[in-house]
Amino acid sequence: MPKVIGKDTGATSLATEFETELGQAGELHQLAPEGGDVLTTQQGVPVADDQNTLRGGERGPALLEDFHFREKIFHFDHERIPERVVHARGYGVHGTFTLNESLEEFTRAKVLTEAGEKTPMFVRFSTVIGNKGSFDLARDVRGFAAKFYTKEGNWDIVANNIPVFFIQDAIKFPDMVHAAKPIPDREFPQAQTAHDNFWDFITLTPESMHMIMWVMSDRAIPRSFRFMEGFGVHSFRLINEAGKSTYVKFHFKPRMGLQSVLWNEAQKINGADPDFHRRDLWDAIDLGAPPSWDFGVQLFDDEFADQFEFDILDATKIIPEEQVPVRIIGEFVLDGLVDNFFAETEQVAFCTQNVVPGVGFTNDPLLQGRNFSYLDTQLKRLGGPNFTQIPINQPRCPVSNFQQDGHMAIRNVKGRANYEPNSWGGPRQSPAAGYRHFDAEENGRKVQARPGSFSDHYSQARQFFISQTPIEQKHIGDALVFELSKCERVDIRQRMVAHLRNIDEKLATVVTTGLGLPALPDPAPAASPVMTTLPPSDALSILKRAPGSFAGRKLGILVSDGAPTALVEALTEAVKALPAVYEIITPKTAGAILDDGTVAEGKQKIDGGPSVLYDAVVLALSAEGAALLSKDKTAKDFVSDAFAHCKFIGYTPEAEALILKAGIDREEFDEGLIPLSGAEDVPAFLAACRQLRLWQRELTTDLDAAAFLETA
Ligand code: HDE
Repeated sequence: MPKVIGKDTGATSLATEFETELGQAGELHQLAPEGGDVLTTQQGVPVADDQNTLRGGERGPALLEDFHFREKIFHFDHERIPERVVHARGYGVHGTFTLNESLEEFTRAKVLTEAGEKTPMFVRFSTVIGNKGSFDLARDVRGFAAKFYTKEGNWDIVANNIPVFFIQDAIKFPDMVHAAKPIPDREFPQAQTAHDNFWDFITLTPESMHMIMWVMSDRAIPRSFRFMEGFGVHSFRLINEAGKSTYVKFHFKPRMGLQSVLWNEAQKINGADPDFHRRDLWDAIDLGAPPSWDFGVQLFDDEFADQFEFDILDATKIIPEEQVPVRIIGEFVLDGLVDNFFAETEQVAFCTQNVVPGVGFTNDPLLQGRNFSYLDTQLKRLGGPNFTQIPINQPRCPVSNFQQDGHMAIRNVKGRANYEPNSWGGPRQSPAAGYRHFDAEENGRKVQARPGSFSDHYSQARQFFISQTPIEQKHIGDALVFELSKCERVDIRQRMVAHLRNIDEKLATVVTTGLGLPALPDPAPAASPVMTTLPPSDALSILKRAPGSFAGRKLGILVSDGAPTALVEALTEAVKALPAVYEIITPKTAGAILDDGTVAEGKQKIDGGPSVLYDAVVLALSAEGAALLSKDKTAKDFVSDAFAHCKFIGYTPEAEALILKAGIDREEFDEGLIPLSGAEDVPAFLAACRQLRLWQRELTTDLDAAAFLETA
């Protein structure tokens, strides 16, 4: 029996331990009733024949009397519910929030004051624009909706991975979403903003400019849900026992750091694995390496709000972390897969108005509109007012009230009292324990107007841009050129450049050149003068805060027959120790036979395992293997894509032949191409991989880089 490498792809020892935990968590979410061995109808009647309908004679007509057949088809016909208008494509997982530091001074919410307390949660990640079956690597905002099942009721932070939004007033949401979705007369493009309607709306809506900078940045093409930040976006309130309010912005910070992919890579991932993000999350949890986030708050008061350059009610603005640091008060781990996707991920109903005593709203006009929209949308999607009784939406604390009946009423009033006050008993309001709205003083004329304090649309867009590293700035330029190049109307392209002139002249010039526009258009008129004094904020850049670690990442090892066992073994062991994961890719499905007869089991055949699926790659090839693969276009793409996407590439000396055949000249060999003569070279290779990408390579491999550098 030959030795086999490749069965344990990393972190499996943790898996056993984790499965036990999952088993316990799973019981909590047990949704299907215990079934017996005999197939039954929904009424529980045993079924004798599930293969043939009841017919009048073997070759005769079907009979209506066949109630099992009719029930089965009827149920099937009604399996679909409306997908979400936005955020249709999503992926949900269970987890636990642990509070480490009490915020008692600021709030009476138990979930934020009882240090050490663990609160179960459910998080649903999503893209916004695409339909339920769209691909994961769309350029898009990611939803990061979190439901906390607290002792005082469900608390939802319906967050995104970008801290600002396109619009300032909820009344514009339908327009914004219509413009972004597929064009109504042709129903394409799917899950993409690269079309005239979107950019028409955007360029006519200057308040969207800050958000556009984020969406054109690498934040909108994350490598994994695990490597994303989450933001509650709006200013909320924390309200303490004495009724005092403190403003708060919520932050989720990934423990494994931020990471994104390149746009060219994203497009290829969508073809190779449209489920890339959900598979990544599933695999991480399944392998026992669940992702975790720090939970942080930015706290500030009226005094800060009054002197801050922008209006804290304006959801198109951030409060830079340098001005109000994020205070980390807890953490959450997402370690539980759902038992059933539909029952949990599809039926979960997030509502911004789900808050607990001690958490309150501000007058942010976007938040106020959302507080209406989410409840309303659940009625349509889930079909009635009792969606709170679906297990995934049920609070994990007592629920007592006199609400009754409606479609699918499961929890009903017991006894005769279904009103209050009554003389029979039952739950009563509690001024002490109950939710108290913040005692804000409001007065004013009824108006339909945007406050002047909302009128600066460019200063923070500019601040975001100048906070990026040159390579990140280049990506923003590339993205704008790509998206606008798909617009057919030149006036729309020009209008966008006119806005860019208020943000950054270099960016405006690069985009003008990239689009081949004859000249720079005049800057768009700005409602407020652009503040050029806002300093760069490092917190806004992904690369300035690179994690410096390969932990949690994935190495792709292309292995041919005759490759050195010692090297492959050293690699797989070192990767597992990080801990990270690897996949072996082989020319044939069965795997490869290494130099001492060991079998390297392939997870992927080369055609199904392109390098875009990995964070770094190794070419572990024998001379024969390299010669064979040099004839294969897919193998050459594997190498040339890894190179173009700035990945670290380890290679046996024999594999150099394939690298050259892939079109990489010797003069182009850089420090990211690392020869691996034997096991002893593995530590240095994996140490280099901690950088994740060799970004300076992009400046030599991308035509657009020249234009960018010239302008820079
Ligand atoms: Fe949403 N949004 N939204 N949104 N949103 C929905 O609710 C809406 C906004 C966000 O995984 C819908 O259950 C309005 C900002 C997430 O189930 C709907 C406005 C932010 C999710 C809705 C906004 C978000 C939604 C569709 C403008 C970031 C997915 C289905 C005022 C803070 C939740 C549903 C999930 C979903 C309305 C703007 C995040 C239609 C009217 C800003 C993460 O109710």
